[in-house]
Amino acid sequence: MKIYNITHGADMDGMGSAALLVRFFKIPLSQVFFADYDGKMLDDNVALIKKIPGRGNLLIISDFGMNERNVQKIRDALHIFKTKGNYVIWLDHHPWTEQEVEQLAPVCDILVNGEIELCGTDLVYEMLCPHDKYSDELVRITHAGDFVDTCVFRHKYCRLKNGRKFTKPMNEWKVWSKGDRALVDKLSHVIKYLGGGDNIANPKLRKFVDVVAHGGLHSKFIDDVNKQYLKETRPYLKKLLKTVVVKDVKGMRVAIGFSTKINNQEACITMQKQFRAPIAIYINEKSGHSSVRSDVGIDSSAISRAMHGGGHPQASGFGVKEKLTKNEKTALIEKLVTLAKKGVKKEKR
Ligand SMILES: [Mn+2]
Repeated sequence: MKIYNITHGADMDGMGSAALLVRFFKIPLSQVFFADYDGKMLDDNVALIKKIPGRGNLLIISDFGMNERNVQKIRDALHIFKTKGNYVIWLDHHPWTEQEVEQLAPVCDILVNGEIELCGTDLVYEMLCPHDKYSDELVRITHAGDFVDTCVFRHKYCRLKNGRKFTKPMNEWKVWSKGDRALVDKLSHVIKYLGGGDNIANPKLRKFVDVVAHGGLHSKFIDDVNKQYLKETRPYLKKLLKTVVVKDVKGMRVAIGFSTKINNQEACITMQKQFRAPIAIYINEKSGHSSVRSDVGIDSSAISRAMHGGGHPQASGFGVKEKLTKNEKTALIEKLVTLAKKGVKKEKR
C-alpha cells in the first residue's frame, strides 16, 4: 500500500498537513503533491488521481476545498481511483455546500469539511497522527497562521480527543506572541518564494515540507529563504502601495491594489494598515491569484465567491486573468466594489 497526499499548495496549513504525514507515515516526497483551485494544477491533480497504479493505496487530501467548477472533475477521478480498490481520506476545514458534500461523500472513505475552529493541519494531526512535542508546536504555529488576525484573538481553540470535542480557552494555549507572529510571517514568505509555477510536484515546496517534517520549523534553511524573499520583494511592495485605490463600501474603506511577487497575506495586511482600510483586496497581476482580507467582524468572503473563488469570512481568494490591461484593471476595480457593496456583511458578535 502506498500513501499519497494532495495538499493545498498555497499556505502553511497545506504544508503543515503534508509535513505531519511525511513525519509520521514516512510518505516519500515523490508521493506528495500540491493543489490549487483553478487551472492547470487542478487538472494535473485530476490526471494524477486517475493514473495512480495498483490497488489498496490511500490518498489523503488535506486543507483543500471544493468549488462548484471542480466537483465533477474531482468526483470522476476519485471514482476511478476507488473503483480500482483504493481509499480516500479528505480532510478539509473550508465550508462546502450540501450539493458538494453529496457529490463527493460517495467517493471518499472519510470526508471532513466545514470545520470552523480547526485548520487543515489540526484535522490531520488530531484524526490521523500520533502526537509529539515538535508536532504540537508545528500545529500550534500553523493554526495561528491559518487564523491569523481572525479567530486567534476571539475563538477558543478546540481539539478532538478520543473522538470527543472539547474546547480550551485560547490563553491556555498561549497561541500568540510576537515571536509566533514573526515565525508565521516568515513561513508564509518562504512558501510564497518557493511556490508558484503551477507545478503539483514542485521540488522546492517538497524540500520545504521535508525540512518542516523533520524538525526544521526554526532552521537556517527557512531563515535564508526568508531573507532572499524580503530582498527581492521590497520593490514590489513599493509598487503595490503606489497602485492602491481606496473606495467606500457601506461606510468602510476598501483598499484595492495590484502588484506581484508579494505574499498575498502580507500585501493585504500592508494595505489595511497603510490606508486604515478594514477590507483589502490584492490582485497579483502576474499570476492572477488574488486575495481578500477583512477585519474581525466583517465577512468579505462573498466577494471571492462571486468571483468563483472561496474561503473564510475574513480571508478568501479568487483568480483573475493574468496580465490585465489598464482598462481591464479599471473595470475589475468597479466590479469588485459592486460585489463588495452587494455582499460584504458586518457580522453579529
Ligand atoms: Mn487552511
